[in-house]
Amino acid sequence: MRKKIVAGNWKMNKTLEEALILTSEVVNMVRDEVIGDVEVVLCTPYIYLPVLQKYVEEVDRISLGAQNCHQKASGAYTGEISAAMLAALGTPYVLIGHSERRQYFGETNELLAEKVKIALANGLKPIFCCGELLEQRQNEDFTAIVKAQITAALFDLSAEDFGKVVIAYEPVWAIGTGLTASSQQAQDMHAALREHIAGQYGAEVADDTTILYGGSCNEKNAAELFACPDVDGGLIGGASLKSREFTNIIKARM
Ligand code: 3PY
Repeated sequence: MRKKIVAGNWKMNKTLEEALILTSEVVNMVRDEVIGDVEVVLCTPYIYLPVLQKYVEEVDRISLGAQNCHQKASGAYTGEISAAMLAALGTPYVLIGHSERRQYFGETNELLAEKVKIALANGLKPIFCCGELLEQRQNEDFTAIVKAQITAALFDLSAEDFGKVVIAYEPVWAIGTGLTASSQQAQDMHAALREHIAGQYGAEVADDTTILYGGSCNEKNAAELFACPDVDGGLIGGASLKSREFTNIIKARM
């Protein structure tokens, strides 16, 4: 049975004080309200991870994630954070290949393959992001483009390692734009990706792979998106910065 996950991607937002308030509000709501078997992940800026750890430990269903890690084990890479450092903090998840990393930091599928491998080697669970640009959706075989991202970054993993990866489909045209894929568009892509995974690893692995939808998912559209049979949860941007709205999205996944 694949996991249902709702992950918040805070991006470069919140001061420490605001981060503490947001986290304690989410922890309290998740503890006091019924969220079923949904796993909640807060992907916060690196510097808050050690501080927030003790807050999330209060509730079983919440854990932390980083938003990136470096592809090398250690060394002279000023300003970077390694997978081993995250693992040593006890951070279970790491986002890899968010479209903003691809767009602003030039991250390629080849580089992301290295990041996924080092994350796994350190016992982290990668949330691998993929998705097409607006021009690609309008003019190209966009499904093939997203499948190719997965092939290039993930398909030389063993089936066992692949089984530890969560996929997040985030159409780039829906990120931070207020545009959301319709539930049919999301379902079509998720089903195509699951079929693609089945072609490489078999139906059982594909069926067990958690595939999240991301891209302007909010409390108004979450229930409809999560009702799609191949949408297992969400990677939530702006709406994860508001505790009430984020918790409502978690509840929509139940
Ligand atoms: C968004 O919803 O804007 C995201 O980028 C989530 O990662």
